Amino acid sequence: MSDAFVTPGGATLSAGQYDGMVREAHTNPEVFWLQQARRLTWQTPPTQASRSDFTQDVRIEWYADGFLNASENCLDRHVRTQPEKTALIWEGQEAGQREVLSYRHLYERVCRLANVLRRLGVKKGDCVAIHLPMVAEGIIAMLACARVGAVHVVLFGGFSAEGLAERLTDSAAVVVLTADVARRGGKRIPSKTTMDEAIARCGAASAVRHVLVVPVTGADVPMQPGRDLRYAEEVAKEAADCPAERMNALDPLFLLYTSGSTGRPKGLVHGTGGYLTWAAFTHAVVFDYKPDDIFWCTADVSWITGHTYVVYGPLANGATIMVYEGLPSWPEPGQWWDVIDRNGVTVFYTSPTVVRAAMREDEAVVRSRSLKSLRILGTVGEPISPEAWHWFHDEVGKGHCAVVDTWWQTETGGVMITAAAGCVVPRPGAAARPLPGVEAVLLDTQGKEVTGAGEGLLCMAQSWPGQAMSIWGDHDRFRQTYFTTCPGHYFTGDGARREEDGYYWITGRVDDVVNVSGHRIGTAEIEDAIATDHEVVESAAVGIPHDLKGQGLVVFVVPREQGVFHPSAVNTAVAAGVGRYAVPEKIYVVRDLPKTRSGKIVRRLLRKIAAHDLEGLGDLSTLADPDIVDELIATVKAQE
Ligand code: 6R9
Repeated sequence: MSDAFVTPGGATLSAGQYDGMVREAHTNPEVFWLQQARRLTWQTPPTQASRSDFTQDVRIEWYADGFLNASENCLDRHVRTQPEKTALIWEGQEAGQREVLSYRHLYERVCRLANVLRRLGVKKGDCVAIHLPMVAEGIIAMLACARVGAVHVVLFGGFSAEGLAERLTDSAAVVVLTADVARRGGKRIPSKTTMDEAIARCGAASAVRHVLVVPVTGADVPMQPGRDLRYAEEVAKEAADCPAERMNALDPLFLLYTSGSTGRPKGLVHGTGGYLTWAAFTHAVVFDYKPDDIFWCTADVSWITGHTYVVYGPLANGATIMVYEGLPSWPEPGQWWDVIDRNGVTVFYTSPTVVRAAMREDEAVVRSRSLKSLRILGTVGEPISPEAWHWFHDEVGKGHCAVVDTWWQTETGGVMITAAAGCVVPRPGAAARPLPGVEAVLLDTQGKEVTGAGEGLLCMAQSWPGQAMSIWGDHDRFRQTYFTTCPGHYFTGDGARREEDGYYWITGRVDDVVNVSGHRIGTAEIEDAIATDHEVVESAAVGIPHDLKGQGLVVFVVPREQGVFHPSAVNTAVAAGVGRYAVPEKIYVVRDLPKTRSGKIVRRLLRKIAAHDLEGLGDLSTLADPDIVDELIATVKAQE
């Protein structure tokens, strides 16, 4: 793999230097992490790195006596040294829509919005919800929140009104930024009216005082007098300077909702100092950052990947970021390759789903593009098969780019396990090695550490600066979710295999989370949504292997009355309760679910039956009703 290891022009860090960092971070973490914190500009530099503790109540605290502002780190310090450097290149999905913002321009736009937020009464510590597609204003809004000390909560455009309402209520957001209408290829998404419905659903629980409407398509949308304001009019009233709030390193920078084993989504809290240090450190080290890079992370900003590698990592490092609103294949295949060629993108960070979809297109699509500006390719969100890895390397990288698979999570803030470009030799299909300071361990189900080669639950023995600090408003749930399965360790929810020489292979979630095209979906959320249909007695959602999406979602439903029930009701309930993106692949209407005598659904059986994997179903005699298994197999077969 040496050709996928050495990047054109050579890497900034040598493999030897990188190994030195791994050793230093392991033996002398306090010194190492105080040194790494100097990547940032602090109002008051910290004198202590970590005082985190995974036992008892669990405490995640990095740089506790330091003060800084994240937007100053992403803007002001670059405006001082390189005001005319391009910070952001934006392209819209309609031909010719393009905007180039220098660091000075971006600074001014952020300051104007920050002044609007202050005028609307947003105070340090208040939550502000951002519900925008991939337009520059989404990034501007995040940085404007950071500037005034507000905690941003970016909400996915695919959530239903109910999904939005749940998160607005939980976060108690006081201001919301939404689009008039968002575009997704030929589809139009009614962002403003969905948000109106969400706020109405919150009822008395809503803390929303104002809605700022960003014109994306310019469509006419209903405006509620007093509450709703036009973004363009409001920012035009404000000055292009705005003093940044002084923030403690432990003050929350943002909440981001993600799915877990229980129905209620968790608002993970990321602090300012540790998170930003991790974002800057990992962006520089994993992607071998060079100042003339054009860095394109294709993730939506509503995903943690968008937070860390569209916004905070690259901008903290003074990089030029590419932001593209459109889909890879609309109106025709090859759009993203054209974005790379038009803009000279050097680092392209995307998902295995995108790679798999591109592999299925006519090879002339990728071969007719130059793509010669690229030097590093990355993937995230799900495992990449060796086949897809090689295709990415050979066809997109034309055989001369480093390829980095990156394993990490919303909870980890940034990349944790990877073959850092130019420093670690990749192995196609493997997540590779933990970054400096990442003390990964494998534990068996008894909590005993697996040493050497082996397989187990992937855990972290020590905190790292990017670690989430808590779950918003529920620290005990944070402790229970992540620190009780393997006491004294952070439990990731993933299983992994380790080779003799320390390379990790991720084997997938060991909990009830399904990963559909990199979307993390909790099966309990789906089941809760289906339960709102009174015709349904019970349901179970499980993940099955899917060629294109990695995993697909299928649902087994037990209706109150067989024969009368219409499966489309399930889709309606899921679309309304969660969002259209979570609508299942297949619905099996069944008489009952396989349960133990104590009434626990045996999901392992459902997963195997749904995947047509009927080998080794195991001992069925422990089931309350063993006959149900043959019925389920017949139902699945009938719908093949
Ligand atoms: C960044 C992000 C986290 C879960 C994680 C794991 C899966 C992510 C992966 C990967 C295999 C990779 N995952 N990256 N699995 N190889 N390179 O994806 O965050 O949305 O919180 O999802 O995604 O199962 O636990 P998030």
